[in-house]
Amino acid sequence: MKNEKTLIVIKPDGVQRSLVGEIIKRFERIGLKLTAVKMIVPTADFIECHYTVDPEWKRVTGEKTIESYRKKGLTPPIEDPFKVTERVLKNLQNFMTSGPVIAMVWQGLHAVKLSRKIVGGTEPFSSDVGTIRGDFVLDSYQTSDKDGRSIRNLIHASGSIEDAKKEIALWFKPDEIINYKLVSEQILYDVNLDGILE
Ligand code: IDP
Ligand code: MG
Repeated sequence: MKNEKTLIVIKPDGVQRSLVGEIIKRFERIGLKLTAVKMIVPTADFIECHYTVDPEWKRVTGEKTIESYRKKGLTPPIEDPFKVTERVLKNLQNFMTSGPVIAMVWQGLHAVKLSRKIVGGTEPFSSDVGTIRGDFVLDSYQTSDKDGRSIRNLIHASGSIEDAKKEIALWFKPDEIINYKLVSEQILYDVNLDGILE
């Protein structure tokens, strides 16, 4: 399980806000290991491939958006989750192709779920304090919807181990992912700690 991997992408707003170091620090300090990193400007087609590696993403994202309107006592502008996602995807393509992004593979125990925890909920306005989205950005669905754009939430993190595998294969060639040991892994994972005391 300590070999679990997740894909993290610092979105164009994270790069523009000079938060690359801050964001990397959050993953490093929890004990995850960086095994691949690159900067690219994605194309719109690539972004569609990325978000649709999970065949359920279109339905789930549409339903989540509709639900967030209802929670606020608002009527969703469209009732069909797939139509809602079509709009979300178009806006995401505009956003994600607007500038460079940093793609990374982080590895370690519970890498996928831990990363989602430190990234926080999709909407920065309602995501928890202490998370990357909660601490470093202020966007809300209300504002992004009013302006007809994607919510700016700094970062992408794979939603499941399955998605992570597919996303990593999309963003990285196998030889771009480095297998190596970190000395800190001994204190994180080893059962036998003999050898620390001299
Ligand atoms: P996640 O990034 O927290 O996993 P997803 O539901 O997978 O969230 O959506 C992918 C991305 O699409 C979000 O991070 C966000 O940038 C954008 N997005 C999703 N739903 C909405 C929406 O209702 N309005 C604006 N942007 C959205
Ligand atoms: Mg997602």
